[in-house]
Amino acid sequence: MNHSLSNIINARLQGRDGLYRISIGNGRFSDISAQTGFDDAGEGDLDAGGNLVAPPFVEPHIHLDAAMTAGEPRWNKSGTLFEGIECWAERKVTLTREDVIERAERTLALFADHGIQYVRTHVDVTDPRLTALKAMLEVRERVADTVDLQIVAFPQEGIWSFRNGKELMEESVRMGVDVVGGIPHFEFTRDYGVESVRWLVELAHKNDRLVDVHCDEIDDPESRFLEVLAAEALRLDYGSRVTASHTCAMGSYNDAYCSRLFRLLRKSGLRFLSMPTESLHLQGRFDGYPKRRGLTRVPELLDAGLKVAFGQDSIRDPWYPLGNGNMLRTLDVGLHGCHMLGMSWIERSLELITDNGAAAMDLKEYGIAEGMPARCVVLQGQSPYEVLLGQQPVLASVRDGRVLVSRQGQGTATPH
Ligand code: 17E
Ligand code: FE2
Repeated sequence: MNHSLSNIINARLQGRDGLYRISIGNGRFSDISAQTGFDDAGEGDLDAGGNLVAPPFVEPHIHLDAAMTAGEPRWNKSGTLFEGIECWAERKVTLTREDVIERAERTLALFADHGIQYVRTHVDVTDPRLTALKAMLEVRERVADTVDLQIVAFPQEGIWSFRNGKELMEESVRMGVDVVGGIPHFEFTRDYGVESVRWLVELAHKNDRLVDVHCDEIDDPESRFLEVLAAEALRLDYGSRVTASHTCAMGSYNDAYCSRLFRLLRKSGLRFLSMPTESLHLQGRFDGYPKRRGLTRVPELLDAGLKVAFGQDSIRDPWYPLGNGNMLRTLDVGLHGCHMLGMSWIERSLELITDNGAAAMDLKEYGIAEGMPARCVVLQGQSPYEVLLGQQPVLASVRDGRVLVSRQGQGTATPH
């Protein structure tokens, strides 16, 4: 579907009472006005039917190069991050351009159907041929009408610990990645990890790129690369462009250390991404009972005023066999895993898959406000609580005034 809209009517907006008419002109929101009651739809109107209208969902952390390869050439039997990396290394040598493009686009189509219009993908650049990166740079252009795709140069097997790791990262920057990645907890030594973080932040800074590091994705309480990342971000005044992904080890840090760490985190203004389905599955694997959840301190970070978002991380890949593109599923699991089912968290929960993801991606124009690009989703429910209860697919996804997706509802929303 591709029709251009003039208005979205009978829209409910977060944090505001009543119904709204959202007008669109030249692909942007031109006016948002309160209605006195339900309006009838005219030519060019999309009727939200009293449902919540939100900015598009953001998927800030996914590995599209590995998506849809679960079981190839073998299944991850232990369920650890480390066996996943081994399985992937075996699959990686068979990658072709067509293979990567086909799986990435199939996954993005699934995402689009669920109202995701912004995606940040990691792409493994520990490959002397850089096959996946070359393909993903093509995908970024091919899908631009339906999704903003950011590409991270992700050194899956390390920068210091992989042959020509630095050169491959530098080449990826020259080829046009948006974001510089890292994996300090997987480097051979602690020193390698520290040096790699300092080096990669510098690389990003001097080339005007963002940073998103797989940081402390391990239950080891002594994995403390987050402090190095935060200190570098602070030193360069770069915090709003630097993301710490996973930080699972923070779930194992002692509180005395965390209290010192949080002072630095607040000063640095770093962004945080937690991948709850993935970390619940991959972490805690070396524990007996009690068994750790492997999640970072999401409510504590939010309480400290930091931006935290959830991501899916995997869709049917060597690390995680499930996933369906529905961010409401990820949100549901994350709220459970982080003890965030109190109503005050539920009421603000959509920020974890919208605004905070947009902050991590450093999006300049995002949100439902006059003058912004006319991009939004119509959800099934009148409140975040109802949306979360149903976890139904979006009723519509609108991009620059064009309807990308629309479907009939499940009858959860009752106009009144
Ligand atoms: N690679 C990694 O290091 N960690 C992950 N969670 C995935 C890939 C999915
Ligand atoms: Fe990841």
